[in-house]
Amino acid sequence: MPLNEVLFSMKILHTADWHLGKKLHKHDLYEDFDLFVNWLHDLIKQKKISLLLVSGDVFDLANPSSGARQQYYRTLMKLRDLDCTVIITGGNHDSPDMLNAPRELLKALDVHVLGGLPADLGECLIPIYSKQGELELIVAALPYLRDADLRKNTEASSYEDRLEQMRAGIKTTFDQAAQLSTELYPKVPILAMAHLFTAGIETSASERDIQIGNQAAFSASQFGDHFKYIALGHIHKPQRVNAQVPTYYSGSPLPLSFSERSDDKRVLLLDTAHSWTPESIAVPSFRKLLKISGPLERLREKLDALQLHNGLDTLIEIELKEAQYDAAKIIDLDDLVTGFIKPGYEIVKHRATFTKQQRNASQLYAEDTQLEDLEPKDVFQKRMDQHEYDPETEQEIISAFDELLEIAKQENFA
Ligand SMILES: [Mn+2]
Repeated sequence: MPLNEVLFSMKILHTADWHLGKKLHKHDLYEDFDLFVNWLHDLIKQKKISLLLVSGDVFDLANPSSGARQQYYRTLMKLRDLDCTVIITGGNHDSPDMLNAPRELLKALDVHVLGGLPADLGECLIPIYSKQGELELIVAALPYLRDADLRKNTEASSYEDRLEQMRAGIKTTFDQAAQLSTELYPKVPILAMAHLFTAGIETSASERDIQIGNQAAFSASQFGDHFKYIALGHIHKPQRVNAQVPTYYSGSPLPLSFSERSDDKRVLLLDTAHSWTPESIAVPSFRKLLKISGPLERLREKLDALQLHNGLDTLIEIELKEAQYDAAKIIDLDDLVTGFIKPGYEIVKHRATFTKQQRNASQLYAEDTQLEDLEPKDVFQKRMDQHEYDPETEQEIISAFDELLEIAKQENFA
């Protein structure tokens, strides 16, 4: 930081991607988020944080359930006694209109919401004052920028042109916000919030709907040096992004898919008196996500070995992995899952994979084979040849097939 710059002292907490209402295979995460909010409340109080930034994807769905909405308002009420300004921007999962609906009401609680890009860019600029009433910081609270925000009055063009226009549109929007802020509030430092996909970062499986694929990735160096800090949302893995100023994804505070089960979850704390580089604070893990895979016997052993624990139920994904296809194993897996009762654990998904892939019918015949040339019995026999049955079982299955074929013929199906 240049020495001639006036230092002010403000503690700012950056988080994003709450995805309220998100479910893991039908299992809701309300309890997890409540525990996070309790922890967040204590952190804000203890560290005397006066500004909380939520950089998009507040909700998981554009039309959230009433449960998710309740949790949102309950959270804002819980943070109310802290004397902490809250700024919330919309992400690609959020509906701008839905987030904006209670905007005026929330403003009365010192909660500022920018659901989508407003017609007047000035509305995105939120002045932050010290307790003594001095203007200290401008937050350029830019939400997720949609195609319509970025490409106004443009003719339909090629895909590549369209991406280029979007990238140029993002840059222009951030440049304009910085310029406007400098005109309205000369010499006041600016911090930007953004919800977008930047080039060259690590992602995880739950980040669906990434802005029209990799090619639209915005290079963060294009943000320039207008801002002191850029608080990013959209990517669930916390990380620093290459740019001219400190630019960070805080990541999501909770794991939102099994692929994030061993990721660190964090919030970022800025102390402007010292630096614009944030301190990364680990969010406690409130729930374990477990993935168990292997042959049936191994699965059984692993489930038996699970120990009692305190805390929220551990969610388990099970994958049966066997070499040879065997329908009986699928039934055994179903039985294992249905019969699994252990306090503190819940199997939320199970599936079977067989590594010796079966060839499907189309792969069994030459390409020019016509359906009329095939006899049902021969097709079935060819299919049977792929299995290793003992002769007795094989004979039983073939007899059963013959019986069915006979019925089908009588009914004119074959
Ligand atoms: Mn997002």
